[in-house]
Amino acid sequence: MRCRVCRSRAAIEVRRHNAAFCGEHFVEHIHRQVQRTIEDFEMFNSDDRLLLGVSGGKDSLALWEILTELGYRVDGVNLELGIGAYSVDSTNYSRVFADQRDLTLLEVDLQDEFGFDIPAAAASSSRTACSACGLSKRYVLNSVARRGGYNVLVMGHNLDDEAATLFSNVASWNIDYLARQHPVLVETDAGLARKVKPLIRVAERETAAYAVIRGIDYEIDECPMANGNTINRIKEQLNAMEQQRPGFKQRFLFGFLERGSPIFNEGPRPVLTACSVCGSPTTGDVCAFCKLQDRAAKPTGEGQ
Ligand code: Q46
Ligand code: ZN
Ligand code: ZN
Repeated sequence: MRCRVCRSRAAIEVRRHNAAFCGEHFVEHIHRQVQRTIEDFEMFNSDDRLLLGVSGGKDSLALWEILTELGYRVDGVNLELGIGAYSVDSTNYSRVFADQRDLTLLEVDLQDEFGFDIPAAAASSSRTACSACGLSKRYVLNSVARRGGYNVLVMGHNLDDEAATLFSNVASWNIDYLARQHPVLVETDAGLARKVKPLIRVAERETAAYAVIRGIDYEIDECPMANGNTINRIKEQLNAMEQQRPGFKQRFLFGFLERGSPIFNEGPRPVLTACSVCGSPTTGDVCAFCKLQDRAAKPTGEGQ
């Protein structure tokens, strides 16, 4: 296998593009894919203040490197979830990455700031750990962005993440989620920062390869609370399809974004008001995060 650009020995094959690359040209290829995504979806420009959600995993650290290399100034924010050694290690990888490159990493500890962690949230509510975790990340990252004057919140979801989420939403015909499944969610007057996903053209194995080629150390272990995560099971199935039909995931996701998404976006937007407890935007009286915090931050036995 030879590099498509320089004909030297290839380090990675990208079957859906019918191409192979050496390390150097693979890096260039990934940079081009991300820059193209930013431009095609008009995500942001160099005047915007960007805040990236950083987990210590390959996707967010690779994206931080890519955006920095493309010339964007991006600060990171790490949310300490309280999932034992996994969280401690993840935070450390984020810190080391930021220190080595002289980048700004903001840190929020869920337990210190809100009085609960993800295991407590999962134990005290009917939500799965991943549902409580996703809700907490969305809430805290948006709050940090607004407080810090960042107008764009950047997330490291890759092609595999988005294709699997789309599959899940289609399988359950979750119209509300389908309406919101887009790589750019515009900011609202009610207090939601613009949210963008510049990695959606890059597959999971490619962010891993990028991290290895660039010498980025990241958390390799799986989150111990991911057990039974439906999205992970869907990813396995989609990978099996991708094996047989290279490009399947990209066609599925981008076909939806081009032709399906506008249909689901036609309905009226939900009206957002301020949460009566914290003031964050919500569709009800009290936002879902405050409800979760109310249950999870209490000692066991209370508030059940
Ligand atoms: S960290 Fe959180 Fe993931 Fe762990 S609890 Fe689930 S969502 S699996 S990206
Ligand atoms: Zn090459
Ligand atoms: Zn609230």
